[in-house]
Amino acid sequence: MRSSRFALVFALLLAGFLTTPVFAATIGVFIPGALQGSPTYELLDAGVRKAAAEVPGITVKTIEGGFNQAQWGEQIAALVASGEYKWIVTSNPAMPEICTPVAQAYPAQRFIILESWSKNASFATLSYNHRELAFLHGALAGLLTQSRKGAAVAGLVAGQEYPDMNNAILPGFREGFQSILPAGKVEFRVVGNWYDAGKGAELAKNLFDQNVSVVLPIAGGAGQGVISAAKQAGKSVLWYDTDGYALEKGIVVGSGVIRQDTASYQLVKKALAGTLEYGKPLVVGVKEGYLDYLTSLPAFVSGLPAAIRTPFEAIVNQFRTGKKTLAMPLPTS
Ligand code: RBF
Repeated sequence: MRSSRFALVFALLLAGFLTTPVFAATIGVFIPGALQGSPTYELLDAGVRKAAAEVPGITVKTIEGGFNQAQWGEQIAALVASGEYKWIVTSNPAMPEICTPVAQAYPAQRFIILESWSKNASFATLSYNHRELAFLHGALAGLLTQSRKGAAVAGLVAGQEYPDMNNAILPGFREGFQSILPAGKVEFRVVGNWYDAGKGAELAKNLFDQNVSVVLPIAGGAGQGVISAAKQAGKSVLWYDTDGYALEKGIVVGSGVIRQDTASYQLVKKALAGTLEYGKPLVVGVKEGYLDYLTSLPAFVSGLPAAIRTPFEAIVNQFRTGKKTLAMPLPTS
C-alpha cells in the first residue's frame, strides 16, 4: 500500500520533471519586409519554428516589418525594449547596421542575423556565398543563350541595389555568363522595391524585346512580373534561391536554392542549447551544402535538353565537391 503510494508520487514527480521546460523563452522573428512573396523569409521563419517546436517552453512570435526600411530600426528597438524576446532572429545584409544602435543600448539582447556578416559580440551572423550561386545562374544563362542563338546578353532584375548585390551577385552572374560566352554582357535593372510585379514585368519585357533569352529576377514579389513577361514573350526565367520550377512550368527552367531554413534551424538549436557563438561570423557556400542548384528535380530534367544540362551539371559538381570555389567579398571590419 505504502510502496504503491510512493510509486505514484515518484511517477508524478518524474512526469512533471520530463514535461517542465528547462527554461521558457520567446523568440522574435523580425521579417524585414513581408512573408508573402519572399520565400527567403518564409524559410527563415519555418526553420526557427521547427527548432523551437523541438524544445519545450519555447514560443515564437513573427513580426512583419513591412517595406518601409526607414522604420525597421524603430520597430526592432520597440521589440527589444519590451524585454519579451530572448533572441531576435532576422535576415538580410542590411540588418546588422540597423540593429547595432539597439544592441548598444541593450547589451544583454542577443540577435541571430542570417544572410549577413558582423563581428559585433551581440550578433550571431551567417552569410551565404552569393558569388558562387550567382556564378551558376550565369553559367546556365550562358549555355541557354548559346543554344538559342539570341543576343549574347542576359538580364538581372533586382529589387534594390545593396552591397551583396553589387559586389557579389551581379559580378558572379556576369563571371558565370562570360565563362560560357566570353564577350557576353549582363543588363542590370532595378525595380526600386521588393513587391511591384508591374514594374518587374515592364523591365523584363524591355529586356526580352532586345532579344535577351533569359532573365534572373531577385526582386521578391516583383519577380512574379518577370515570369509573366517571359511567358508572354516565350522566354526563360531562372529563379535564384528557392524552388521556383512550379511558379510557371516551362518558363522557370533553372532554380538555385539557399537553405535558409536549415541555417536558421541550426543556429536557433545552438542558441537554445547555449552553444551558439556570437561575434564570429560564418560564411557558407555551395560545398557546405547551404547553396545549391536544383538539378535533380523532374522539372529541370524535362525543361532543358541534355546538351545544356550535362555541361551545366559538371560545373555545379565542381562547386559541390569544392574543386571550384569563389571568394565572397565581405566587409573588412
Ligand atoms: N528579398 C526578398 O525576397 N524580399 C524582400 O522583401 C527583400 N528585402 C530586402 C531588403 C534589403 C534591405 C536587402 C539588403 C535585401 C532584401 N531582399 C529581399 C533580398 C534578400 O535579402 C536576398 O539577398 C535575396 O533573396 C537573394 O538571396
